[in-house]
Amino acid sequence: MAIREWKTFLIPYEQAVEELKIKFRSIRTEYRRKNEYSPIEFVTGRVKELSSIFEKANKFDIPLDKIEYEMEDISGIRVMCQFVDDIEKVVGLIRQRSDMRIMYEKDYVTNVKGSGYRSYHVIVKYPVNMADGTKDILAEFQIRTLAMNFWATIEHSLNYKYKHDIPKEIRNKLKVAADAAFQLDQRMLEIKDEIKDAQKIFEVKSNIVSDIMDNILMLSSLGKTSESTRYQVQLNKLVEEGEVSELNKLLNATEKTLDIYK
Ligand code: 0O2
Ligand code: 0O2
Repeated sequence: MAIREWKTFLIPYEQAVEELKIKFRSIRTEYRRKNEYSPIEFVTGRVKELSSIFEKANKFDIPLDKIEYEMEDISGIRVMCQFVDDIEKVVGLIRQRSDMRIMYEKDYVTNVKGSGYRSYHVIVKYPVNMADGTKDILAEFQIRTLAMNFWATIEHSLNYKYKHDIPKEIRNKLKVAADAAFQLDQRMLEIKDEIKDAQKIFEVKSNIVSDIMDNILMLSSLGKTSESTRYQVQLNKLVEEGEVSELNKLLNATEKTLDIYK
């Protein structure tokens, strides 16, 4: 196949990555809108470079005409989580979807790879609607914590630098770092409830503050300058240290004033 044809071959894979990024980022948005904790922290995605596709095909003796059936990570989606136990929730989200079918799963969270690599992989079949019909492609989800991602990103770039032949001494250090990342995930899990509570309070407060700001702006645009200035001063006082109840009181006050003038 000429390079141009290979680029055409990649079109559905590119489309799949774009669609899947949007779909999984939307899940995060949905949780946040509902003021609920999201097991998804952020999502990235990429289409494998042609050079990497050829390199991998060569390494695993995959004939070029079998790549689409045998290479599962041409479309790759990475879902990052804050805590280890979010990973299974994300896997659960994938399992219940009707727009893709799971082919198989690889649990490198429990079965840590020799390198120290940890992540949960889910390989799915995903239909892409193209100009001339539907094409089923394979896509790989890698679900991992922020600590796992930190480690894998560094290790990946070292692999790149040393062309997959990392000196033993550095490999050993990477193993130690992998253990540290594992420990970090364990410790964070132990204080998860505290962290989640703090994040939740932050979310709730910032929503109230934004509602108060809207009301102050509305008063100001109605020409009620003295009221809007007064509320702005009160808000400034509360923004840093105010309790949820105090912010709610202020919100109610701005609403009452607005009701008078609307
Ligand atoms: P926001 O508002 O920054 O969260 P594209 O969809 O094409 O725009 P692309 O090219 O896939 O995005 O970008 P990339 O580099 O893969 O990053 C995808 C998203 O992940 C971006 O957010 C980054 O901000 C976010 N991201 C990358 N690394 C981290 C990280 O370490 N921590 C956090 N919290 N987010 C990270 P968005 O979706 O562009 O929007
Ligand atoms: P990319 O695009 O460079 O990330 P393998 O036997 O590991 O070569 P296999 O059997 O196809 O690959 O599947 P596996 O083991 O599930 O690995 C698939 C992908 O997982 C890899 O893609 C990596 O992204 C990631 N991965 C697996 N092991 C490691 C590891 O030790 N370190 C890091 N950083 N990532 C790993 P590719 O092919 O490397 O492509």
